Amino acid sequence: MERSLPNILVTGTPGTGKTTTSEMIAEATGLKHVNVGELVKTQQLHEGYLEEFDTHILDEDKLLDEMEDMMKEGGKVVDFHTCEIFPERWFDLVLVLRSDTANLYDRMVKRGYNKRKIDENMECEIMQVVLETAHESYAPEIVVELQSNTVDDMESNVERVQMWLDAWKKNNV
Ligand code: DAT
Repeated sequence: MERSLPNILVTGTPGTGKTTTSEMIAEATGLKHVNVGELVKTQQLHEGYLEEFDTHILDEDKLLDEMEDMMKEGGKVVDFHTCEIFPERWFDLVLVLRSDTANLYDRMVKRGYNKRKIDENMECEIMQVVLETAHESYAPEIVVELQSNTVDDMESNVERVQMWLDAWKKNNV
């Protein structure tokens, strides 16, 4: 492995706390947060906007090209709701955040999501779509499911990542 720091993927249904958790991880560890949703918008890595689904149509090839060099470098915390589009080799740890449906529902209402988007995301979380996709896309030993219902959950998740990172550094000197 050529990178001197690991890359972590933080994935999960929208609203499970990926961005907040990734920011906290970056703050605690010095790894760099890569918010893929923002990158897609600011770098125009999409083929337009789908009003009906309130989402951008991702240009996967452009996105992967844009990310390749930064992932090679290592030390990134990548935050995205979809996990199967990335090359498996990019990641040393894949965190799948999970939230109880009541929490998730409240967060999405607060965000002003339309009913269709709320229904879709609720179903996604109930059916464990992201967790199953992560298991299909990455080696079982690197996929970790984490509860993200409370601030305490987030803090203990960040602590876990810190411990994991320390161990990774020891094993990769
Ligand atoms: P995501 O990036 O997965 O869409 P987010 O980090 O933007 O999620 O969080 C959405 C909102 O929910 C935000 O206001 C913070 C809150 N939130 C997320 N996870 C939480 C948790 N474990 N405890 C308390 N609030 C949480």
